[in-house]
Amino acid sequence: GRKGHRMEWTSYHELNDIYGYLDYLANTYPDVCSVQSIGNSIEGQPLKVLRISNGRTNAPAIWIDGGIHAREWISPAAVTYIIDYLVENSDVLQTDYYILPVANPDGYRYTFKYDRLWRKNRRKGTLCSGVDLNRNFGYRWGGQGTSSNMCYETYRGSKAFSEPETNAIRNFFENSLANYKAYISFHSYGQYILYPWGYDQRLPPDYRDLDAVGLEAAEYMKYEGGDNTKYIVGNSAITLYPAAGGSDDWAKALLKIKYAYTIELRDTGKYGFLLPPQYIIPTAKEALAAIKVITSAIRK
Ligand code: ING
Ligand code: ZN
Repeated sequence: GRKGHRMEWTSYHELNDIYGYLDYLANTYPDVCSVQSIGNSIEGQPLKVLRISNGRTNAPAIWIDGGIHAREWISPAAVTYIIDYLVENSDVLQTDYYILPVANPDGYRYTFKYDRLWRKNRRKGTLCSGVDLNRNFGYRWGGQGTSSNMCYETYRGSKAFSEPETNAIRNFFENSLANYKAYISFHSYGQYILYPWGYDQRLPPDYRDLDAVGLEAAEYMKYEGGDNTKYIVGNSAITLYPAAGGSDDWAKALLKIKYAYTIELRDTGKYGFLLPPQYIIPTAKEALAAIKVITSAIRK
């Protein structure tokens, strides 16, 4: 394939292009970024995390992931756009970012080759394939909004962190010394900024802080995206539906990262997962606006 190269946001890119872009950044800007594979997917693809930092000591850190669900193509596209901005503006960064643009590389590849609407990873099962990685994290695993049937879209897997993709994320955090203040997972679609809990219609004690920052993000997203797009802010289980085993619940409950959000990018259903490429840039600008607001909120 091609060697390390730049990226563009007028079309959706396959896995090797995204990985080529991460390698390009690490090779071109070695002072501010590095790529690390935190493990392998079930089919053996590396799980590449880009670290962006200008080396200030004791900087707070933010984790960003995309592509937990294979068909949500706008998510990795928006995350690479955020990466581009952060690297371009790395001289003024006061935060370290750890970014996994494609958390489900096998599923992502499968959506390019075989089934555009595939959601889960690609674990082979006896009757059906795939585990929903956003039901496989280890807080209240197996609760509401999850299925024990491997043929369902919300199949939670055989146990918490049974999947190499979620397990790699857990191991990464267990071995990371960074000072995480926010954990953001990008999904689509629906235009929501969601905070815990997802497992039940309850609220964490500090939910007012998450709600306030979420509302501030929504306001700035509306202003920066260019199309006056509205995002609804609220608790996952109440605003959308209950779902246990999600990444944000785990990050908040067990990693104790205060600002844990799932952001559902565009649209509200007209195109759904098949968001046309002309919306990549405006949607990515919204996603970046959210990251800017969260970055400044964690410094207060
Ligand atoms: N939505 C998320 C899902 O995993 C979600 C919504 C996240 C609900 C976290 C509850 C907790 O189903 C999409 N689009 O994947
Ligand atoms: Zn999703």
